[in-house]
Amino acid sequence: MSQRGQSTSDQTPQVSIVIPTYREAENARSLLTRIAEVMRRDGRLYEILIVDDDSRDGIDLVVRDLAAICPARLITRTGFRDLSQAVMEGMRQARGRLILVMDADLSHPPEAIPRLLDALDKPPTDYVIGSRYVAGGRTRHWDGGRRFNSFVATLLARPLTGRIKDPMAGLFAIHRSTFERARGLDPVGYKIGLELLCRCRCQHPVEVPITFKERVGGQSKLNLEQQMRYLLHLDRLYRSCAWKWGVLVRPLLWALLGTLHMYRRLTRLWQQPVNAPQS
Ligand SMILES: Nc1nc2c(ncn2[C@@H]2O[C@H](COP(=O)(O)OP(=O)(O)OP(=O)(O)O)[C@@H](O)[C@H]2O)c(=O)[nH]1
Ligand SMILES: [Mg+2]
Repeated sequence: MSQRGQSTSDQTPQVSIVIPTYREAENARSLLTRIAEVMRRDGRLYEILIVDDDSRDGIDLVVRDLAAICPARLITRTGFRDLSQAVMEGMRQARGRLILVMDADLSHPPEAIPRLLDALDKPPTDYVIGSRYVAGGRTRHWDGGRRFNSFVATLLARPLTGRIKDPMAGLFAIHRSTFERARGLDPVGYKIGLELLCRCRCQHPVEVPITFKERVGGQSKLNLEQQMRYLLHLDRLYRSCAWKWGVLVRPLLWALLGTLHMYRRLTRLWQQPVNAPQS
């Protein structure tokens, strides 16, 4: 017998929660336990799809241990490791009418899930963001550098996203039907939400405030490489979704990309050990 809210394999869930993971076993136990509690109270039938890029860190044991309280399924991808591709795989396999995507590092509060789903269920809403930047939302424990980074990343995407305050959020919800009508999805890197907003031509996005917490356990996978990929991703989106703005913004993107490229080369040179010739 299934618990309240929990779907069994023969019942079609209303909600699919997609969680990409790479070396997050440490956080997954707590996350899944909290989601199970939240969804038990919420009452909607749900499934969880954990899309792991072959971490081999015991995530399979976590999913197995929690099977009695939490309808989670592990999808293991091998080969090219990529967050966006992992999310897309989970969304493709989702059975729910509503799809919610969230990080595994406990940055996104599972307690906000019902509010996001309620918002998505109110027509004409077609995309819901767990937002750090609307009234009531906030980020905890972010240093100045992280805030600046996020500010610049959001600003660069502004012509693509209009009035949306937090288009980069990793916590979002969308109807499966909206996802399925997307044309030319080709994400790479970390900003799958931005890709969906643009390519699914979402017209009625809504932002629900959340408190975003800095990760406590595990390691960040966000690095310079990912930031460079983000610029390339933006370049691609401007070319296909807003080419007029692209005429103005793309040269700036390329200038930034060049600067980051130089910076990476210089820091590599700097870090190389100096082998002084022996006399
Ligand atoms: N499947 C998969 N998941 C990934 C990959 N990279 C990151 N993730 C997951 O995506 C989510 C977001 O990654 P984070 O490393 O937290 O990135 P971030 O939130 O931008 O940065 P921090 O919170 O500072 O670590 C987490 O659940 C990660 O485990 C990947 O290559 N493949
Ligand atoms: Mg994170």
